[in-house]
Amino acid sequence: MKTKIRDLKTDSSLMLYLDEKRTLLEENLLRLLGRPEQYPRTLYQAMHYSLFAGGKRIRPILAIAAAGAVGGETGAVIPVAVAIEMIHTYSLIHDDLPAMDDDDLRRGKPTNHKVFGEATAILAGDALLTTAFSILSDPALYQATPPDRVLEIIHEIGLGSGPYGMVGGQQMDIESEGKGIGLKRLEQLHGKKTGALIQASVRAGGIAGGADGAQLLALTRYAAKVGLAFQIADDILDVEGSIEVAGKATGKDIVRNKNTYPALIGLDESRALEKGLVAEAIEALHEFDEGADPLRMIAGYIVERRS
Ligand code: GRG
Repeated sequence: MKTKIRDLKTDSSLMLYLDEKRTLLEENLLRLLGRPEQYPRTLYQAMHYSLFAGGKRIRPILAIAAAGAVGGETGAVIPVAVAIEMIHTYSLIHDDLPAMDDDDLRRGKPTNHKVFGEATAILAGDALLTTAFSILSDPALYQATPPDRVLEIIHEIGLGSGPYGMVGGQQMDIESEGKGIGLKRLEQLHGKKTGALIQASVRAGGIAGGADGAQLLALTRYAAKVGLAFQIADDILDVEGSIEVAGKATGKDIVRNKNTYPALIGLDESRALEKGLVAEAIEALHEFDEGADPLRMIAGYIVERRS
């Protein structure tokens, strides 16, 4: 396949950006996880295992990029980025449990309950979720963020990850398995299960960065498009991806008769839809200067990723 010079330049600056932010996030994840001697060692190990199992770190990087887009300092968004990755990690640990998706493999490694047992996996997820909120509400982690902004951030992330958002979407997903649902319902389900935490990441990052009302509105529009594109890309990967590249079992959606975009509208239309969403996401940022370039590039990366 031919690669244009312009793409090469964009790709390499995006890869540099992603690498730099991943390193920053991982240093802070490790620091804010605490030390193994501070609480039961097995619990620490189970939390550490899934936090450092090779995730792409898309959500925290989106939060950092959103703060950057509004001219905020990266330091101000660190608690947000760390908390969001902890919440995302808890959701994956619980999603893989026998009572939910019953998966043996995640990111190319045995799932948390396969290594630590079900009880510890449940507790590791619980501990990651609760630690996220103690980090978000720790005054020592904020240098200059006004307290009302911190409260807004906590509220945003609570809404995005709880029954109004991700947990609600997971419940809808479980209830719709094996039943045919229409495109509208699928969009609602994905909007909650996957989109809500992505939207909360972008919005909370923007709030931490000092976004004004108009900027927050534009970031919300961007996040809604990117969130849906992310889920469609995930559905396509389940059809097209290999276990080696995806690091998890693929083809499971079809076996489980899950409601997905390729199942409902076919692969070609799914691809066209995700491309359109990326264009709309980028358009939503038209008022922003080059500080929003990472957000623009991440929109494209989300649908081109291979895992
Ligand atoms: C159990 C409360 C609860 C919620 C689970 C996130 C989720 C809700 C389920 C995961 C199942 C799934 C495949 C969702 C679709 C999109 C998604 C969240 C993919 C995984 O996210 P990535 O690709 O993962 O960002 P990495 O491994 O890169 O961190």
